[in-house]
Amino acid sequence: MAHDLKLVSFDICPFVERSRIVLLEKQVAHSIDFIDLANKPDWFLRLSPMGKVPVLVVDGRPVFESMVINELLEELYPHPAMLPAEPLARAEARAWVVYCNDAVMPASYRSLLALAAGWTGEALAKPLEELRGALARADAEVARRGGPWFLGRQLTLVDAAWAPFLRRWAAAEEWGMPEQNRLAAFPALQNWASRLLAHRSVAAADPGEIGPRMRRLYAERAARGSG
Ligand SMILES: N[C@@H](CCC(=O)N[C@@H](CS)C(=O)NCC(=O)O)C(=O)O
Repeated sequence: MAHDLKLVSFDICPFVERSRIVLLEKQVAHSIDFIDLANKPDWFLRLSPMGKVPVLVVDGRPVFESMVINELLEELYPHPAMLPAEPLARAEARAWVVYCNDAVMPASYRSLLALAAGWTGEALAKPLEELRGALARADAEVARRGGPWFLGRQLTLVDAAWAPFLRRWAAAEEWGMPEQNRLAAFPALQNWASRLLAHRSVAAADPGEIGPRMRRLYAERAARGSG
């Protein structure tokens, strides 16, 4: 059955990008409604209980949270499959998405904020070190599984969840990032990232000019003290 899908987006949001990747990978027709997060419209606040994007409006019904949206897309559009068939492997997939959400994205956010704002000392070193530890653990996992994608031979929701982080991290390498935090310091992650960022759906979901746009946004946030 055909559904009417509208993705409510902020154009450089990494969480929106996860859902864009899945929609593009599955070649599902959809429209996109961009909003300004600094000035959220009332209609958006009525749809999004936490005031966050993405929201996917499916036949008029709003669904929020990127990974909930992506699992819904997997159920509505099972081809190509983006979760393994076996229950234990599906659980592993979900767990590595949570790892990205809880161990990688918050440390990455704080690191990017510090780098964009030119902070030094503990304010920079602490999030970078936290992220380094999280990436080292993921690097060992990707190496152990042998690629080409995170879980192995199948491109999954895990790849869709990590790709926006990898894109942003690669783009920020020019911002005075120490060598030991660059993707080159994590060979399995680097290999996976270059393959993933070149993959059709992931490349098509690129918001463009992500480095400078992200740097402006983060520097503004740091200046407002809203980190
Ligand atoms: N856990 C959420 C996180 C979404 C999120 O944090 N979105 C940010 C933009 S990238 C947002 O809407 N923030 C609200 C705000 O800035 O007020 C998800 O995975 O969808």
